[in-house]
Amino acid sequence: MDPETSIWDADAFRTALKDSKHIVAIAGAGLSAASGIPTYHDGGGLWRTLDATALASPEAFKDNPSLVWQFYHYRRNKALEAKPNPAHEVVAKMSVPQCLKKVAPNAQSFHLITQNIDRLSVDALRTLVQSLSTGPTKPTVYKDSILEMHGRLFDVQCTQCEYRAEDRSSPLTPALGAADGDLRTYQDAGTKAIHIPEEQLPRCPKCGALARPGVVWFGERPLHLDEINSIMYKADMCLVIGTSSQVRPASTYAYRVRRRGGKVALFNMDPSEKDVAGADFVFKGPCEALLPAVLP
Ligand code: BV8
Ligand code: ZN
Repeated sequence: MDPETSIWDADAFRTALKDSKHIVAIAGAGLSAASGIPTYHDGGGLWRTLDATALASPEAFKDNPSLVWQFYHYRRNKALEAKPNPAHEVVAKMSVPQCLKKVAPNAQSFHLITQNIDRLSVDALRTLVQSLSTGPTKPTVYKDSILEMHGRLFDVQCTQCEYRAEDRSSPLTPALGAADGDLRTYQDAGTKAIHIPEEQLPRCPKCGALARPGVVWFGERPLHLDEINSIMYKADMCLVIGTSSQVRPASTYAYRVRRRGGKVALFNMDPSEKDVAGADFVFKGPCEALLPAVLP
């Protein structure tokens, strides 16, 4: 596939979509970039000059829960300020059959498998359903159509018992609020790393043990893998939106669809050659502009 000739394949993509039955979208941080959420590789993916992915591990949390919680406190605040962008809104429509069938009349299922933990796709779908509801009558939504495979930033999970719940309050503890300091941008966020004693970090309301962010760290099992595997056996169209496709197993899904004869459409600001080679349709640019243009 010559990357230059396939940069703008809207008509061919729309024609292929018309024949698609089981559609899946794989999303990454680029989907939320326009909502002000830093991607992992913008500015070198650094937070306090630390590699974001190095902080997203059980080992980092065990070694320094104070630093890791300050990292997630900062990201929670970023996400609390964020609103869904037009790319989230286009993807949300695909979860609603009456909307999806306008572009994919033969569609039987849609799933968004998102690596993002910011919940913006869930918020966008909730807003869409409200806007399409007339009184008590709500539009049909494909069941379990959004799978947040790397967890949820606003979930607080116990390190000991089975407690897990969404908590959008901030700061979660006074000590985390005091750590805010002069947070300005992702790179120079509070360069003064302060130490918060463990007892002043979020605790489980049920058993009192240390709590952790309800996200999947490196080395941990992603969520919904069984559902995702069965989705992969049926999908015949895979949209890959705003992801560097470097993290497994998310990075393997488009290849699995294509290997079975399905089609892949890539929406990325700066697609890698490998991803372009693995796609049937390539849309290079900001997904918040491309998706509304290609799927009005
Ligand atoms: C697992 C939640 C096994 C937390 C995240 C060696 C040692 C240990 C592990 C491994 C190893 N080798 C491989 C592994 C597996 C590992 C892995 O893949 N590591 C990589 C780094 C090599 N994976 C795991 O550990 C996973 N678990 O494998 O468990 C297992 C399996 C089964 C059963 C039992 C056990 C778990 C990985 C989950 C980690 N948690 N997030 C948190 O966020 O804090 S990962 C996190 O980083 C994200 O969720 C995402 O997955 C990844 C970042 O990638 P992207 O989202 O793509 O973001 P990025 O910034 O990289 O790229 C943005 C893209 O958007 C770019 O392409 C850019 O061009 C584009 N873009 C930007 N703006 C726009 C845009 N595009 C369009 N429009 C725009 N406006
Ligand atoms: Zn507990």
